[in-house]
Amino acid sequence: MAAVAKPGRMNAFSTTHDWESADYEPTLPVTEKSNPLTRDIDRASASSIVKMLQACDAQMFQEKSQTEYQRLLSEEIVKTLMEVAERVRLILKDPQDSLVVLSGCGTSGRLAFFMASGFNRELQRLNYAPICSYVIAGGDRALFSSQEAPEDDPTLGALRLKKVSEGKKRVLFIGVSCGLSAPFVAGQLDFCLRHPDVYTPVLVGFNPAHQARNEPLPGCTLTFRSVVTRMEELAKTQKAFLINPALGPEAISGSSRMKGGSATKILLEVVFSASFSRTPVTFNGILQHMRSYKKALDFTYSHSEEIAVLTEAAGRSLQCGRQVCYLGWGSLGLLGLIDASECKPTFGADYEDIRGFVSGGYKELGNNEGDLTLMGPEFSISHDDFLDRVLPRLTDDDTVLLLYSDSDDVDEVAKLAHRVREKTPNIHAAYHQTDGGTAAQQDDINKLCSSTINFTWSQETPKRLQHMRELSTKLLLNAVSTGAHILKGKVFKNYMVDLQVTNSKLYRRAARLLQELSSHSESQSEEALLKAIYQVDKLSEDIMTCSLDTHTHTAGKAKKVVPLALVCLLTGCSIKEAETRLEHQPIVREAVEACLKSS
Ligand code: F1P
Repeated sequence: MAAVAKPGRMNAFSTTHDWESADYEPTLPVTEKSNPLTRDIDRASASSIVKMLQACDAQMFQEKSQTEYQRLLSEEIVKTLMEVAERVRLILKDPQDSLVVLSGCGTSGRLAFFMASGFNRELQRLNYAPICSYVIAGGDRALFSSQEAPEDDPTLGALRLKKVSEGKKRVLFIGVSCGLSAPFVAGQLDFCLRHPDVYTPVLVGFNPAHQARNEPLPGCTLTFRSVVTRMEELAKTQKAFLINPALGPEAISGSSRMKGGSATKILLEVVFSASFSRTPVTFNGILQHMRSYKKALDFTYSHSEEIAVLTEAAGRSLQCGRQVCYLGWGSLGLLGLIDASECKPTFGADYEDIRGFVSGGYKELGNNEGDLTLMGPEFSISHDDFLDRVLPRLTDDDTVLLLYSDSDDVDEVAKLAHRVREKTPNIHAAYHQTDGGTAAQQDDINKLCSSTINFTWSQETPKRLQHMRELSTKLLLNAVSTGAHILKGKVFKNYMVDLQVTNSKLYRRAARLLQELSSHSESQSEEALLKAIYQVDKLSEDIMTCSLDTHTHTAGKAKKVVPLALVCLLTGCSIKEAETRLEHQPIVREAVEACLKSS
């Protein structure tokens, strides 16, 4: 059913600036607010879901209104991007003693890796020395598996940064935390501020500075906000840089992998492209480059009906307990891995529900720690792994999506498509090509696939074209995985009701959500959360005195923590009874609705 405006509520498509008003969810930072455009996304059809995501993504490029918020295209942001690009240029002149480090947690860390590798490849192509390194909280295993706990460790962040930049005389550190919230990144920024002779910190995130998280970092008195305040002071003399435009709330509240991830990619690509270019860095050059991403976004969503078909297929697979596999080539394949890895913390998914595989596996990745296959089944990421371990079990209820472009080996794509088609007709393709002709094998692939999205791009410079195709693929995959989980009933209104509670940010988000949905007090909501985490009906003194770290660690071993807590809060039942209820009604959204009706 399409989103329908309810009396007294905001119409889904008419009030795109609502979230900016001062009294809209005033206690929450922008990245945690709920988006008025997607209130009814949980009851929408696949095609309405895609339209809502399109409207949300378009908010990224909205011009500045009469409010306090900086936007992506604001003059101040463009100027800061110019300054940071000049800093990268200085590093390029002295690659021996200098370094750029990109770092973050979760999706932000994965994108740090993705871009550091991409920029180094581009530099080598231009005959420059590679100058970029990455640091991801949790190390390389976090590149495509969910590892939220290390995000809470500021000391570890600083140590990793120190290690990767050992011996360098000049380091430009770019820390990404969409919510201005990750202690790991705050620790790194603080380390830079304490060693200004070597380090210049740049912070990328999507809240205004005063909305940065104000909870003490574990083990010290600093907060993310206090670090940002120090940076703001230094920014006046260009000794630190803040790139923090507001993008509007995420389509699924707090899901910063979506707009947050896309904007991170856009901002850093714009900076690095400007610094790699042999022409001067100009305001208009940067602005135009940013606007070209808006065109890529519009172009992607001009295929929204086809994206909806794919989303529906993926949703059907998840609904019947089967899986969705992304089989990708090159950087598009990596984006598949990144998209899949985020489903676990966001929707309480199993790693097998949505999985990514990339041609060439670890060789294609070129990550710091090399081949991780032996770490467990989650770390099998090559097409060969898919053929060995997944293909034999594939049924008509699974969905397979091929992700590739005309610069990949289309023969190889066709061969793999044939193998998959022998097992299931539920194979789809998203193919990027440039104007002018289609390879013969493409017709072959089209015939094998039950749907194909053919993105035909007009000529651009090859590098820009690649970046646009990547953004387009990211938007497509975010829509498919988010939409499929919505159709499976893993979202209530626009809240992720089955999120994992595996770090302090997610713990606070879960407690807030319970309070919001149950209308109980803050302390009652947190108590219910703890009972669900420890699977007890009464909280012992021991549990009450455990650290937050212990709570989130224990929560990592449990399933459906938030739905359990919510059912208990709404019905007053025991944990055991709540478990039984959820077993009988595994669709979380429906279980929650049933409780809300009877409460
Ligand atoms: C980092 C992050 C997210 C992830 C999850 C936990 O957030 O790992 O990428 O979706 O919500 O947090 P941030 O530091 O970029 O705000």
